[in-house]
Amino acid sequence: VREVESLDGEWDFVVAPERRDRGRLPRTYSRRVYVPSAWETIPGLETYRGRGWLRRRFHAPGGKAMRFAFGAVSHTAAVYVDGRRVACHYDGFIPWDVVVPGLKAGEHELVVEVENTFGKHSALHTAGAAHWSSGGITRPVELQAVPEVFIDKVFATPVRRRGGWDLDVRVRLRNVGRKTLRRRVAASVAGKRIEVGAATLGPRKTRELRARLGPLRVRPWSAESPTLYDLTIELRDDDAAVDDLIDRVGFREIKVRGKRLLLNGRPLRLRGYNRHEYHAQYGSALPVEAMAHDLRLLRDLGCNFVRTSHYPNDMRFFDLCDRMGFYVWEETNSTGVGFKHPKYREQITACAETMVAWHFNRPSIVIWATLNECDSRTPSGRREYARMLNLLRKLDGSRPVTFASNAWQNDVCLDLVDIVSWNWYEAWYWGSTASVREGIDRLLAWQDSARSKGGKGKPVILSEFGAGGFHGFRSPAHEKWSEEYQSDVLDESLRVYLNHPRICGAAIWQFCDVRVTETPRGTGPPRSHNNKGTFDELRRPKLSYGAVRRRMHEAAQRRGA
Ligand code: ADA
Repeated sequence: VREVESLDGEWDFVVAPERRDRGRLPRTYSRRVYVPSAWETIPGLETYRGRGWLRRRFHAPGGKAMRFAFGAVSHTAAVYVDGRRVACHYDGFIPWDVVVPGLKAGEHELVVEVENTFGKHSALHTAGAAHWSSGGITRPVELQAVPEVFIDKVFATPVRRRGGWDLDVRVRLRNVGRKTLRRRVAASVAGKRIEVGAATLGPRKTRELRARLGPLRVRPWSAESPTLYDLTIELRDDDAAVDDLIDRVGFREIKVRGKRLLLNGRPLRLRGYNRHEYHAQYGSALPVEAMAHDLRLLRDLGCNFVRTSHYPNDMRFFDLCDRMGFYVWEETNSTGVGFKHPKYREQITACAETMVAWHFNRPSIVIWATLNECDSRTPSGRREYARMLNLLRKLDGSRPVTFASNAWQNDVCLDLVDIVSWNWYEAWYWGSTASVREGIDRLLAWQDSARSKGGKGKPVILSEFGAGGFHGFRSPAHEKWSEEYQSDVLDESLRVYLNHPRICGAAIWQFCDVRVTETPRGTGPPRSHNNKGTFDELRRPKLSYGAVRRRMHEAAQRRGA
């Protein structure tokens, strides 16, 4: 029912140093760029940190509100329609929308002002985050014509019962008009249709309606058998359908039982990678074909698991994971962030709320996480971990929550999580391939003792381990940074971790080499890249591909998956 148009394609573009006018918005633009894209991929702007403006025209049908849905703008944005500021937004890794009512039928101008600088306005995108923070409209943009009351979101939770499935649905309606209106909602999935209920909404009000659909005759979703169903939500004014929302859902249940993770009641073992949304050719704005290619590589490697380090990913990536069958750990945009930054609390809270709200229905996502390698060592850090983990639980009680820790025996937050996750670089920052087994056994023995204060008996994921290796640096002596040494480390790590009775998930750091943030006087890693990828930034495989592939497939066969 809803009219939807893609605003992807060519937009006018200018960056601050190229502007010759002084007004709030540019009068002239210097070039055309493709949206979505990251401006670092434009010759001359490879290292540009500053402001840019993107402009295009759009058509409004009149009589409807216009909803602009941005997949992501990196990382600070202001939106102008016909020269009037209608929204501003922070965080380059989350989707967001702005609804503009009352536009007359005809052509209008849309300008998006974008900024990717660091400082007091930016708590999550920081120089310390290591990965490069792009500039630009980096994910797709959609224009939707919506009625005054429209379906803002639907939250669907599969419920596993003895011998069957139900689906809990929560429908959020939003009134952007000036009148009080009454609307009815119906939902259907897998051949079953129900009336969800009716709601009266005053101007600028939001309301939620809930219902349970079931019993449903459906096949469960798993990575091995990723069956999806269309859930259709329909909004009615008397007998006329005035809006609708169709989403794919999958029926699966993820639970923690003692030391294990259970998917649909059966033990789950996760084998895969940390993956940055990054490619040398596209920066952080990967086209869907490149995402599908990454997943095909992961499939060939025998993986069933991706951690979206260190931020929420593009919605199309989750769609692909849903359909191809991958388990996903998704986390908020927060690696090594400082809790004292003036904007920290507001920005991380918005990130968590948005991530869960927009990605709630993706069956592939089985874990929510937050605060990679932050302060989980001190009482004040612990308060923040507690707040964020409880927030995730409140937003969605159906998925386990965790964070990736590098505090190990000094961690004071293990009682707060459902899964204990370790970033553990034995054989790289310390130790050798000979100490991989002994090193992890020591850490896990501590975790299972009373001394870990709450980590005892909880499922364990090795959320990061790995080694640097330069593509093309081959060394018969297996020196550090050679493809040979990287391959040795991954081979031994996977041999130990994938067979370890106490470990239910392992994610290699990392899928591909990624560009890191510029550092003063070149103090960063060689090539300004994190070089621990099994692929380089162009997806050229390194020697470790063979070892990883063999270990992952062996493990998959042992588990019959
Ligand atoms: C950390 C961090 C990663 C990466 C890694 C490394 O654990 O979470 O983002 O920087 O270290 O390569 O050392």
